[in-house]
Amino acid sequence: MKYKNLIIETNDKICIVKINRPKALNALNVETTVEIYHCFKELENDDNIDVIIITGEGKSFVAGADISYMKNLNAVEAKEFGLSGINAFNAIENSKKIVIAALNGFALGGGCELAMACDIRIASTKAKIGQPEVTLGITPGFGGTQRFPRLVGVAKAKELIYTGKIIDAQEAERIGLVNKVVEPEFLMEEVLGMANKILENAKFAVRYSKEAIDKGLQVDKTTGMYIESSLFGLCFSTYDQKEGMLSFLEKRKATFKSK
Ligand code: CO8
Repeated sequence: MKYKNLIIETNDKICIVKINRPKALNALNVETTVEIYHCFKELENDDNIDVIIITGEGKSFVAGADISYMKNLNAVEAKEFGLSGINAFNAIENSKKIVIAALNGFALGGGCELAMACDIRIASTKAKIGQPEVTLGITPGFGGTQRFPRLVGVAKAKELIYTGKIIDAQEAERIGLVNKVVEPEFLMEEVLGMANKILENAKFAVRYSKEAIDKGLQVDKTTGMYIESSLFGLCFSTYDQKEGMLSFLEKRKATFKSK
């Protein structure tokens, strides 16, 4: 499928999805949220891709939902727009592929929410992150009130959402919002390095780990443990479990076959 506001690059198991509206600092209008949804649905069925990287074209990751597009929406349209973003970001969060956000610049409002839907966030020292919605007279609307407290804790999420304060990459790392901060020129190298490190491992073990973490976070701990043990058990139906354990005992590097 061809996309107007996304640039897609694929390279041996890795797909880079670039939000491409640099004149508006990659702000998300409904066209873009719908494209993100379709893109992730398409990638979900692409067996050649195991890791997806999301980043932004130019100096911004995503500077939020598009304020010019939003300002005159009526309540029904605003709800629909909100849902289009929620659907897109749920498609990312629920993807069986591992998704890494490369925060190359502003990740504000909907941009921060997009980053939080990803599995891992790596930021350049130029990234500026926050949920400034209350300064515009609205609440976060693409999942921020739900993902932010789950990621950094209720107290910090409330502070940052109530004040609308924008933080730098170092502070984001300190509160656990981003995994790592690197100089801008090393951002993609770092992200690709992490992607390749993940790809070295047994594909289904990584996938089931994601499933166990994410599904487990939505239920009580006992049910989460059941989910984990079921997925742990499922690993034993794979070639890679046998190869992984045999290679350890034979003191050699495993050759995984992603099956
Ligand atoms: N929407 C639309 N256009 C934008 C946005 C945006 N979010 N951000 C930047 N732009 C545009 C600017 O209007 C400007 O356009 P133009 O050149 O035509 O004037 C261009 O991008 C460049 O921006 P600036 O000149 O402002 O660049 P600066 O480097 O001076 O400033 C900032 C960069 C600090 C990022 C500044 O642009 C800014 O504050 N942007 C808005 C950030 C923001 O408030 N984001 C949150 C938006 S609300 C949101 O995300 C809600 C999500 C849930 C929606 C649910 C729907 C129901």
